[in-house]
Amino acid sequence: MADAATPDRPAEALTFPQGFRWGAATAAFQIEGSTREGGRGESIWDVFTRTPGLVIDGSNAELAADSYRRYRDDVALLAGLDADDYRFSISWPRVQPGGTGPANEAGLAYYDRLVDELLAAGIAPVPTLYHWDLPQELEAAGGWLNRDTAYRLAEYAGLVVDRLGDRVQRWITLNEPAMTTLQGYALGSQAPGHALMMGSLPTAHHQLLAHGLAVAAIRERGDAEVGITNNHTLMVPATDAPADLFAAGAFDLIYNRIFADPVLTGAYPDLSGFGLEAMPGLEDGDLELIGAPLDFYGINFYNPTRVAAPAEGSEFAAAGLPFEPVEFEDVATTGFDWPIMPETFTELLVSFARDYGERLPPVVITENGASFPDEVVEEAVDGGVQRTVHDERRIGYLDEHIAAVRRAIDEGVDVQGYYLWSLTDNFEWAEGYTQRFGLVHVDFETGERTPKDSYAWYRDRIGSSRG
Ligand code: IFM
Repeated sequence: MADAATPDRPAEALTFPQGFRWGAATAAFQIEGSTREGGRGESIWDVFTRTPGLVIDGSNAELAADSYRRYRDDVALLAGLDADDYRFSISWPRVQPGGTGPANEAGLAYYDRLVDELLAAGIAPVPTLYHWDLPQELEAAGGWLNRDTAYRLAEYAGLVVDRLGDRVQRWITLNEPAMTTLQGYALGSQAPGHALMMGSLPTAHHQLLAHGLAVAAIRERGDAEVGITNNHTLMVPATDAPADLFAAGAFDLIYNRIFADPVLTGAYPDLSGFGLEAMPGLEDGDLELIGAPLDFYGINFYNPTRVAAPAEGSEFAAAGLPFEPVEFEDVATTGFDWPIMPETFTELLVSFARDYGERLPPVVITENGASFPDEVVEEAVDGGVQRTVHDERRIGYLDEHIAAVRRAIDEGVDVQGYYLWSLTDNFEWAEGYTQRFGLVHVDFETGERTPKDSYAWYRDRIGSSRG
């Protein structure tokens, strides 16, 4: 593992192929705030955050990073990085407050302004159409358990593309459908908070169908590039024992392959090990839509997962699941206690190129980053006082993970871009404001922004990568 770079010891120059795109990523609910402005409707996350005990610090996203009002500041920060792309998400309930019907003009107008501001700064907008903020009215009608939600998403996608498609060249349909299924519907640890375990599986299919229908809606409207963002983790068996190897394979299926295979190969993996003959909810014609060719495949990667056969009496065993994630031993971790193992990032990317071969379009890393407990310090500089954050550990994580991407490229994986999560600190879902991922510190009382050392480091990394 490479030594971590620090501000005093800049990262070694590491050039990337010409045309490689650098950027940063955010999501509407996590940064925008102003949840009652401009006719925005309610999403499942507004309801979740209001429910006592579900968000760890009892917070909500009414201010978040205040980006609805400060989007110009965010664009200026991106310009200061010399970023090529900005991956942000469009809030469905701003555009269609109840998830159906005509577009809300004030909602679209906000994204118009953001897109124009980005283009004026020379930054390409890369919107994600759906990053978890399902309109609550659709949840009341069954949410992602209801097949109709997929058709509603495609209709909403059409409204957005009709408005922004003259200026947006690259779209992402969905963000991390696996998390919606596993955390939102299987475990209930995220919105909408259902604990259905295997009963959550139809939500995976309905989201992927929504992806396929949205791809078709985008293609009907022009020649923009389109892709999906899936989050993937490398499964590491706890031991070589057959039971652990089987467990790692089973978790790989549920977490990675159910979401990657149909998109990349037009077929679901064999689910007979889970007692299923077919994916619940699958209908004729769905796989053609879901497997339609993409211009790029977005991968979010944060850490690997160590997997064992479920311990007797564990909640996994009780739920009848054939796997259980367990901790790595003696590995440094992020603020979230996620293991820092950059070599597994290379391994994951290489495994995708190997397993999917020519079916894998160019890869874009649509998220990668780390949370740490940052602290703002005030320092005397040139007779004045400067606020800053010395986040060496984040720099170390980023340095090693960007180098891991470079190694994957050397090993033949066609990776064409890297978007860092995240531009600013933000609302980290059920963890509230306890996990800071930003290059820029945000005071969650006032919205004030303070670039961290990692901001200058990433700017330099982008510059030196261009050779
Ligand atoms: O903040 C999230 C993001 O919304 C989706 N991917 C993982 C990030 C960090 O947990």
